[in-house]
Amino acid sequence: MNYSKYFNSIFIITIVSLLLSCNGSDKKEKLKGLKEHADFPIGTAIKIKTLSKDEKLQKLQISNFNSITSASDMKMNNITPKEGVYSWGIIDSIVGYAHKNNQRLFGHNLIWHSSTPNWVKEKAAKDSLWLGTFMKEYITKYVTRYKGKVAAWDVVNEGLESHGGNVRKTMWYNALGKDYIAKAFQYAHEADPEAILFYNDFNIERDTLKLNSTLKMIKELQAKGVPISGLGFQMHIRMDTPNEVIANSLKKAVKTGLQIHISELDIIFNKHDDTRRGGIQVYEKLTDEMKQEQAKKYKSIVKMYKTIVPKEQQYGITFWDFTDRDTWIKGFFNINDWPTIFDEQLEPKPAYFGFLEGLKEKN
Ligand code: 9MR
Repeated sequence: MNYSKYFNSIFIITIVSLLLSCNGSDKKEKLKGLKEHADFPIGTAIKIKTLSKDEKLQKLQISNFNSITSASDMKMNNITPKEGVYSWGIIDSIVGYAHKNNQRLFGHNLIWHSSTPNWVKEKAAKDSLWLGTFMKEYITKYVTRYKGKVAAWDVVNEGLESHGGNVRKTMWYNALGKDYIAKAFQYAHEADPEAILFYNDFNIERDTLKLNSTLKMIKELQAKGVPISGLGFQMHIRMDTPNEVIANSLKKAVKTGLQIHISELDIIFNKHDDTRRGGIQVYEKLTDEMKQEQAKKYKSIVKMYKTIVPKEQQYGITFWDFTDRDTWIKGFFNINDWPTIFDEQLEPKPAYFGFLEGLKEKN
């Protein structure tokens, strides 16, 4: 036997397998999703139908996120589309999906003017007392059914006007008075004392009047002993929403002592007036420069969250849809935009890596 030839080939095999294994762990490192780099939950809202028919989307969802919010299936108009009808099927499947993939299930939402079914509105118009009874029944039945399975709820969503500090004059408010908010929290807490209960709204990161009014309302609720435990900043922002303004709003919010959830994050380039079809197309194309700017903005949001919100108040950051293919923005505002961290082909954008850098960087 030619020993030197033998040892040479052993040597070559060892080097090659070492190289291969390094390459393997590199790949593994690259495949590590966002959640692996965060010490708070990273979530996404998604339509369950979209998720269930798209394997690639599922893989991305599972590898990047450890919290899930249903973008529309858990709202009142889908749960009880007709009087006396409760349809739990889809929710049961979301519960199964979250459990199987080790994800926190975030309940969105219990009371929202925009998802109140017509039959409820019609009945309430004739009998406001009935609405009070229905609200209690609905929240109790729903939260009890998913006790221990849904970790947290947006109990009241968007209870204030889009801009400024006024309460939104919804049918809930008109029929039950401002107290409907306190009652909703009370009923949810009675049904599941362990669930974290949020008030959730938009524009509060940039509209000082609205934020102040929200904080005042929270103070009043807390003073009355209402079981509110979290504040959700939807955080549907624009590239020109100033970072300093967002930072200041977060600083004020943490003083409530509540859990702080960035609950619906996305960042658009174009403009809108907050109304359906109210988009204004300023940018027709997404350039490389715009992609880089968006990456920086995503990074700043994570860094602000990590540095301003104390660890024990970090409930997590949730994206509202995570691909530019599926984003709600285009349909709702009737514009083209690129608000999320994955592109139309489901490839990660610079925004994804900006967010990731923000997670990885030491404060
Ligand atoms: O993105 C959601 C869209 O798929 C639904 O059709 C719509 C109505 O239920 O709600 C959208 O989500 C909204 C969320 O519930 C509250 N904040 C604003 C979100 C975007 O409109």
